[in-house]
Parts: sequence; C-alpha cells; structure tokens
Amino acid sequence: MLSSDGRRVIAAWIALSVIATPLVAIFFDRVIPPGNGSVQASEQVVDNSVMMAILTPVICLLIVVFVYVCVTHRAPKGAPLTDGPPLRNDPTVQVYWIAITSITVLFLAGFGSYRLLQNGSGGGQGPSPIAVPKGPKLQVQVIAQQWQFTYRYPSYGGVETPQLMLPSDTLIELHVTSLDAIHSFWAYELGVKADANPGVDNIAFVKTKGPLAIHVRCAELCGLWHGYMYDIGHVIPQTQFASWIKSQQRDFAPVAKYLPKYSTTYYPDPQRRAG
Ligand SMILES: [Cu+2]
Repeated sequence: MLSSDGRRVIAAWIALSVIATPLVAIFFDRVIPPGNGSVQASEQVVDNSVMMAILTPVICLLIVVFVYVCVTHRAPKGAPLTDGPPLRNDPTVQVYWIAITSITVLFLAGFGSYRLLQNGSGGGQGPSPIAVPKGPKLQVQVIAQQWQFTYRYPSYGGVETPQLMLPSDTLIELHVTSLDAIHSFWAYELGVKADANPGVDNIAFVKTKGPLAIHVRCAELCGLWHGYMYDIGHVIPQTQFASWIKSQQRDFAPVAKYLPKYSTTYYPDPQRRAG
C-alpha cells in the first residue's frame, strides 16, 4: 500500500506530466536546433522532440518529488537536526523501476537505430555507407585543410570552388575528406556533421529544401586558426545553381590544369601518393 505521501506525489506527478508532455511534444520542435533547413535537419528536430517528450514525465517526477519533499518534510524551525527513517528495499518499486527504465532505453535505442538507417540522419557514414537514400544524387566533395573548406563537383568536370553552393530540393551525396589534420565539416542548417580525416572518404547524405544560407564550421580542433575555419554556403534554386556552376567552371578554367585529378582522397605528400 502506498503511503499518503506516495499517493500525493503520484497524483501531482500524473497531473504535471499530463499537462507538460503534450506541450513539449507540440511546441518543443519550434525552439530546438538545427531547424528545418533540410530533410535530415527536420528529422533531427522530430527525433529530439520525441526523446524530449519521453523524458518529460521523468523530469516531472524529479521536480514533483523534490518540491514535495522540500515543502512537506522540512524540519520545523529550531528543531534539532535528526536523521530520517532508514530506506528499506521495496521489491515492487524495484521491479517497476527496472521494467520502465529498460523499456524506455530499449525503445529509444530501437527508434534511434531505425531513424538512423533511413538515410543516415545527416551524419558521416564512412567510405561504404549502409544507410543510402534512394534516388539520383549530386556528388559534392568537401575538402578540409588548415584552415578552410573547398568544394569539388565531380559531375561538373571536378571544378573546385571556395564556396559551398547546393541546388534546392536535391539529394546531395557529400564526400568529406581532409588534406592535412583531422577536421569536421559541420553545416549547421543542413543538419550535417561529418569528420574530415586525411585519406578517408567520409560519405554523408542530405536532401536540400528551399533556398537557405548555411553556416559552415570546422567542428574539430585542428590547429591555430581552427576558430576561423568557417564560411557561409547557400542552397539556391536549381536554375541559379546551373548558371553558378557554369560561371565557376569558366572562372577557374585557367587554374584547372594545376588541380589533381578528382579522387575520393588526396595526399599532399608525393611519396604517399606513390605508395
Ligand atoms: Cu578544421
């Protein structure tokens, strides 16, 4: 049988959870990053909202117990400090505790794995990704080096540009690599983060939506000017992208012959390239 304390705590907990959980489920997605800049970003927002809604009753219980204990079990003013009654094992509480936490964690693990396997959720999946979204893809290579990112478009003659431009409503296959230290390509609004390791072709998928400015940052401490390794990219309408990429091919034509042939990785050291 529950004590009167237990009954009050459970009643307050249920009342608070019934109010707070729907509020979190409905409104939380408006305030959490990374927003709705791409399909993957929106999915991350949904996933984080689901997790937060599941956690809300747990947080409510902690708040209710804390407040209830502070309000009802305070020592009267001037009373001597004495120890409370000892806590004894309660098999029912233990069984509920283990069952509820196990179900919650297993559900979240299953839910997270399922969502991850849909399209990679914007994360780097290494050179042979297992979560490949269906449909035609535009390949874009992200090359990190101390201390900037450049971008190559293999389907447009391997032209390399200093700015990230992506066509809207297009499935993009990002190939992230590095020429020197370990960097990390973080395109905030796209919900993409992928390690940039030298000698590694790290693949991430993202489906763009409408036109958008993208804050690109290096997210791995990579040396003295790491903090300055950022730029602003853009998702632009497809027709605008077509004319932009043409202009890049034209502008960079004089130096194109000095670029190495397009490859999934590059080694600046000629001896390594030979080996
Ligand atoms: Cu970096």
